[in-house]
Amino acid sequence: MADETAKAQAAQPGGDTIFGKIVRKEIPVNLIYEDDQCVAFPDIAPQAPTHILVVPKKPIVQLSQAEESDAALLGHMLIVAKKLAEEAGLSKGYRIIINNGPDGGQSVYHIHVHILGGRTMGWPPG
Ligand code: TR5
Repeated sequence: MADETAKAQAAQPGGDTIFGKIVRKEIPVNLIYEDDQCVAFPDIAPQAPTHILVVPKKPIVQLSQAEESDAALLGHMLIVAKKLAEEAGLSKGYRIIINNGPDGGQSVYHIHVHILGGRTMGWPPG
């Protein structure tokens, strides 16, 4: 089993996460974007030449726990993602991913959007 898949199988929802600490600036990262609703920073273990995470300040655990009232925030995260993809020069395309739950490959239980680009993506994903 790939390392990331094993991590996702072992990860459990609940409590504070590393992304909560990043959002609160308790752990320094190279913030490449911040507004009142979300932050973005490079993934520590990039799976493509460009791999950025967009993380909301609100600690929604995972997409399956999002509520109707989160619709504007989730839409905002996608608009931020497409702007960051443009700024990263991903004119040939990119992939947006939200992993949800153990089988979805989620290892950090604070919802986040992955932006992956800079190479041709395979389909289906592993
Ligand atoms: O597997 P999911 O979809 O939950 O994605 C979690 C992502 O967080 C993975 O791609 C990890 O590589 C990434 N990650 C984990 C940590 C981390 C990070 N990205 C940036 N900075 C990080 N720090 C400081 N610490 C982590 N544990």
